[in-house]
Amino acid sequence: MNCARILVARAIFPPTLARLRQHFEVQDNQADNAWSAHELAQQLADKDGALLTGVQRIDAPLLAACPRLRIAANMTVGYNNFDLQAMAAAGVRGTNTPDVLTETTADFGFALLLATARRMAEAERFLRAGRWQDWRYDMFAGAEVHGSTLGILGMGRIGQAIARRAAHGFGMRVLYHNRSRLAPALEAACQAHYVGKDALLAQADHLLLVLPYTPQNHHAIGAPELARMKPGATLVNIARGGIVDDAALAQALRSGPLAAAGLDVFEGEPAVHPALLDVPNVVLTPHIASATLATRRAMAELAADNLIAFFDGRGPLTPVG
Ligand code: 8YV
Repeated sequence: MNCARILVARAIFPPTLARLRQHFEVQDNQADNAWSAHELAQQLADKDGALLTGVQRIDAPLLAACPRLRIAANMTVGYNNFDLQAMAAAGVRGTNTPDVLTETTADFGFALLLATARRMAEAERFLRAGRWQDWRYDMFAGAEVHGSTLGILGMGRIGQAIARRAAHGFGMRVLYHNRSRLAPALEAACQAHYVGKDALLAQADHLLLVLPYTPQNHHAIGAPELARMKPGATLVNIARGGIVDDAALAQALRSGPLAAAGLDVFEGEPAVHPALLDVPNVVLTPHIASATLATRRAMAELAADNLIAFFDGRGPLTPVG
């Protein structure tokens, strides 16, 4: 038993909590209160470590109020809730949960692409509303997925897993754009071709966003980028809110060029831009791309493993920054 004090900021799987209790003095939040930044700082003031769900901001004001804190372990692969500079200055390590969610998240990205292109949510709403009276030749006719061109913006592990599904399973031509180009062997395994961002926008029948959120990526897809997309294209965002300008997107869904969009993440979530709720041609899901029980368990366990390894003196397993 380590004498470190750990805060688990939201409800998590009881077995993971029980495991943490074998190592640490643990304060849980199984009541699942969503604390404000001020409340989080109060709860963390006497803690050495934290297990977070990726939405709690670790920044300079919080760090100033939490002098004992040495590690923040996210139960997410994304870590835009960390101010890495402030954390480095305060000597606080950050960790995330890569790999364990890659395939599950790629499955969801592909499911959202299919649902979007084939208008599944719109069609279901129509049926549930009792409006299905007869058959029509163009009823909910959507866009082709197999054999079409998929553009992937952001080509990390999840982007690559989506590319493999697209190329091998659906015979798609896969284009990608990323900060850095993949090694030739990886490109060959994904059957993906590197192009500039403008070419990606112009050529993709379906554009899938899988890039991390950074201040530089804020509104990476805004009105000018949307205007450059193919008429009838679809856009799928499983990355982070703020990468897409949601107001501009609603406009592009209303008056073109987009045929449809699938969104799992939103600017300012859990709030959703009201204009998006008003357009029929968008599939909306509440940030669930990694949500299978097995994967969420693996994410919680890896976050716990990071805390255990760190306080054992072995160093964090999956550090960021
Ligand atoms: C999380 C995610 O479930 O891992 C990530 O970065 O976006 C999801 O897997 C989500 O962040 C929960 O807040």
